[in-house]
Amino acid sequence: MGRGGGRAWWSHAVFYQVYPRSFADSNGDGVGDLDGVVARLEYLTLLGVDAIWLNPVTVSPMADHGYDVADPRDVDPLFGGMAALERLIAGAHRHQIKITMDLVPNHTSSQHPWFQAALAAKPGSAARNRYIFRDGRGPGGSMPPNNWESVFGGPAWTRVTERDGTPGQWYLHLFDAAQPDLNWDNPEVFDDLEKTLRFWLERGVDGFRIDVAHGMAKPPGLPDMKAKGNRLLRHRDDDPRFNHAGVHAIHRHIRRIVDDYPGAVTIGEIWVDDNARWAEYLRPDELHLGFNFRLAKAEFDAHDIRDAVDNTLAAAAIEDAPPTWTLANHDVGREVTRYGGGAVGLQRARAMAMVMLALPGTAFLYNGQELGLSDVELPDEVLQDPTWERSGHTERGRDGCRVPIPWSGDAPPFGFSACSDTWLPMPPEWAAVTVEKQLRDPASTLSFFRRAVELRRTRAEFDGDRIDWLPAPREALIFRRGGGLICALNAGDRLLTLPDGELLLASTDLANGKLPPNAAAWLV
Ligand code: TEU
Repeated sequence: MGRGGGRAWWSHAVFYQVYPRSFADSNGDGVGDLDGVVARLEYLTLLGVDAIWLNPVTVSPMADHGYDVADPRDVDPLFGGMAALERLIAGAHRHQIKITMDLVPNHTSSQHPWFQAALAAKPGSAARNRYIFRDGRGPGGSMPPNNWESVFGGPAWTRVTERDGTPGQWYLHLFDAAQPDLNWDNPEVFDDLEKTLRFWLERGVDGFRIDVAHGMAKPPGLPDMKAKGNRLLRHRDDDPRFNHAGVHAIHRHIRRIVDDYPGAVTIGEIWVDDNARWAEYLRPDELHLGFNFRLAKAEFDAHDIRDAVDNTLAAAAIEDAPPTWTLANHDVGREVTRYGGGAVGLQRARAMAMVMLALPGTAFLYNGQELGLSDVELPDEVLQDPTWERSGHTERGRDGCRVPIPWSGDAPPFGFSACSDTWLPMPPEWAAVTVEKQLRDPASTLSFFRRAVELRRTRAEFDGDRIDWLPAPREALIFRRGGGLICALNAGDRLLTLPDGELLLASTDLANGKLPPNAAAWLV
């Protein structure tokens, strides 16, 4: 297949994830917003990305920064309201950038009118039946209905007070207590999601990232989970809270709606390890794309990385879906830190960006990745992720990778906002890595990303759906993309002799023609 010819745009795109609170603040309240994104579209054009994935901007009390949705068909005033989103859709399209939104079907906010009605209604009522209410166990129903834990820590059940003032039923929330799980056995729930899908698609949105796409359906009887060995913010494949077979009917439903809008894409957040189970979500009548998090979980180790690449490709191949690649997002943290931090962490992150962008399929960049940002160590008193409270202050949560982007100037808030009191504090050291400084410096990480994305988008050597591994020393990886690109990664501590070919790009200067440790090179 030729470049772009006949293939869906999303099958080989570079997506850029905008965490709206942290991207750019247009109104000086210290929180990023949609007009901030509009003002920076030129920047995204310079970076060369094809599409934006916007974390939730719908109406929300922000208990989980937008993943607690109180009105799925309106934009929160904090982000500029509906008019600002319309400006962003139009502006992005003028820049030939697609725009995809986050869709949160597993749960709503506890402030959603449905949940408020459920609280006011009686046990067994239609209003309660939109959520998962159960009587408690034990004397007086004083114990939760089962032993499920919230992903953020603590029990996944909260007890309500009935209208007569007595302790009442419990409701399920796999995440925060302010995020009650919807009852997907109730057809009303899908009917409402259909409205939401059509609402945004009619307004020109190019698709959705589907939150907890492996959630929604719950196993009958809500059997206990194996609580032992459970870790916060992650789960295994045998966990009854997720990946119940009933979820696939929901995805088929979603697909039927989305198919009415040619070109629109669905991208599921699928935390399922087993390749065969993961691939079920990519059947031709389900999701278009699925996040595969293996690369984000791999150590900077040649064996681990190769294993992650092979499994990601194998999983996608089961249903002939495009593979997807992620090194960082607003949940898993920044890869510079994961790879050891400091100068070495950054070198490795640049090298891995080249691996990711050399692979077939779709790549996701997380805002700030192109600047080489690392996670920020924040003081206790500014932490906002519900995980911090719910874990009894044992798990710091995800705020460290959500700090606002440094745009310009020599001191916080670095052009992010007119207000110095940004929603999370920005480290003064970021003076050295602002967009302004990096745009001017041809050796910067930003200039490196721009070049890498440009090569990926313009060179025919990046064609081809397959890769072949070439012989390499144990601590290195070398693969050839169908179109002829060769990508070499040195994850060891000795210089690597590169295969013959013309050097297109290297993540660091070569040493006498050899690739230094913690570096990657592209050759043709
Ligand atoms: O994350 C879902 C989810 O399962 C994550 O908690 C995941 O297990 C963990 O972060 C892996 O490190 C999504 C959103 O991406 C997250 O930001 C929300 O908090 C969550 O859903 C609830 O909506």
